[in-house]
Amino acid sequence: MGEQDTTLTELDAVIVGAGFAGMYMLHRLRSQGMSAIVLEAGSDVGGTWYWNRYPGARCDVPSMEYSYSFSRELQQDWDWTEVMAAQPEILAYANHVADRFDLRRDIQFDTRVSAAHYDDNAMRWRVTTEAGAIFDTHFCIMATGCLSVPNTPVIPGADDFTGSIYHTGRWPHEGVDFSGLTVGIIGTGSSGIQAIPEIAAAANHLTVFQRTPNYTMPANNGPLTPDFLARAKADYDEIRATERQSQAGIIGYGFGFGGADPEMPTDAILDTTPEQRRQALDDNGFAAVRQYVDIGLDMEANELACEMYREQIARIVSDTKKAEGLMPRGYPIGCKRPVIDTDYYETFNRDDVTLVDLRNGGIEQITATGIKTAQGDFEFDALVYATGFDAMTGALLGIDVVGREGRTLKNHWEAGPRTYLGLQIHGFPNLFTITGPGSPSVLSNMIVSIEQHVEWIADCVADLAGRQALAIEPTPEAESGWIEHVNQIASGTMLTAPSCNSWYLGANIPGKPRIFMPYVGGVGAYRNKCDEVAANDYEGFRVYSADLTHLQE
Ligand code: NA7
Repeated sequence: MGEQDTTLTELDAVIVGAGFAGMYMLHRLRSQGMSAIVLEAGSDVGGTWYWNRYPGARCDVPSMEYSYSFSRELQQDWDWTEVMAAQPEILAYANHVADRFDLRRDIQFDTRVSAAHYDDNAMRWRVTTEAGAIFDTHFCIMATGCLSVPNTPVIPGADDFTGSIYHTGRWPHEGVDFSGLTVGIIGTGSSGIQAIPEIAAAANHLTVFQRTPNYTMPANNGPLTPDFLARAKADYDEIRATERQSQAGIIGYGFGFGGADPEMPTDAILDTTPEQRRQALDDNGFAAVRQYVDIGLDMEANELACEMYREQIARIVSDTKKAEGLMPRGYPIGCKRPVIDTDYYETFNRDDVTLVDLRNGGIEQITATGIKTAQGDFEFDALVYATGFDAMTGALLGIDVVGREGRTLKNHWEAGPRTYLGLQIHGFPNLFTITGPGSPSVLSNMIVSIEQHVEWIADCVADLAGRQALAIEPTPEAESGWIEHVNQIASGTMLTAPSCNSWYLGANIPGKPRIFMPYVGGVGAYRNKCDEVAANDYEGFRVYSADLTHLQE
């Protein structure tokens, strides 16, 4: 335990988290003349890109688009080097932004927030850190990230392992030298699929423990040419405007190294013959699986695409048993977060990579020297957990959040997260969540969604000040209506298919309520809704004046 810090600081806003959301929020509020501080558990900026330093960590959104748009000068000055940037480059960008806008002077690092309690009388939040410092603030803004609390499954014997243990979401800053070592990795989500080819290349031997094979597509990454960069920069205003009104905040500008934007499919897979589908695989490989219009709409169509997908694995992976082991079955394409990779399946053609398909017998326990499964024992020197995160709600529920009249966030969210627009929660006035559950967040280009939320929140608090109002919170009706809408538009999609188990649904964490958390309605429609709500005098919210009697049910 460090020394207790009992200082009390009064501010207009406390922002929790110094990732891309917290950094921009700070910049915005400061430029509105507000006093604000960012409290950050890590020792520097970057959020997810600060923690996830595992080999192969990379963004799956084109770098020209996965970047801030709020400063024209910034976007003109920064030169990305690859179509999709690797973690070190994104972290360098975050650091550049912190320096450029002099953000660090209002960020307190190595500071984990443990509690945020609303004081009904003062109508202010008291935010407490693990070290005991207290921040007394008008607004509390959670920029805590959607994938920031690593999930380490509880496996019997986990503490017995005598070799080194790593989690992709908490990778050592100095890196890990796997040369000469045998390694075991659990998990084949995005992180595992990115790390496996790199670890396999570095280590003596890699054993992959796979519970559910994923559908992953070749990333087709590559360097950005100076010509492409110049063209994209010239088009930036249009790129950003289109992103903001798009479905996912990504337009795939010049995807394919400066070529045309991808064409939307028009053919139905249900109208094709097996011969045509084989030909499509001959011509386009995995990309052929995406070229049909009906696979997201119809289970039968989706299953045909899954068959094509499996056939393509068999074409790449020469060992029939390994190929069979890598084939996803029993759940549709489009249910889990899409994964893209570099040489993932090719890696399994290496003799020094073993696949343990846990569908043939699961993990029984971790031992001093490896993992015991129902299909045999496997030994290695180092163990990597690529087992994901307690997504979307983990970080918020990890803080003891207590709102009006003593209500706890834990109780309020017992059956799953409830928010209005993913921005605010009934009973928790002046608490905002950036890319909270109920907003497009993880279904979108996070930076586009972050900017939209930051700007909405910044305008909202400026409006409140303008009308001498003290607080804002959603009505219970607006919150219920929104959650119903979030669920209703997700139902019937592949994302909520009964056979689908994803972290979008909370299905990766034992005991977590199964509810579809992000908003599937699209970034553009969602932005328009948020703007409309604000323009309609904050429809669905209660805005409180200084008259405290209004702050009740
Ligand atoms: P994910 O996508 O949640 O993947 C976690 C993986 O770990 C997944 O393959 C899980 O299998 C596996 N897992 C989790 N618990 C276990 C146990 N107990 N035994 C075996 N395997 C297990 O996390 P990522 O970090 O890869 O990616 C998260 C997001 O970060 C990603 O979508 C991008 O947006 C960036 P399961 O599928 O649950 O059977």
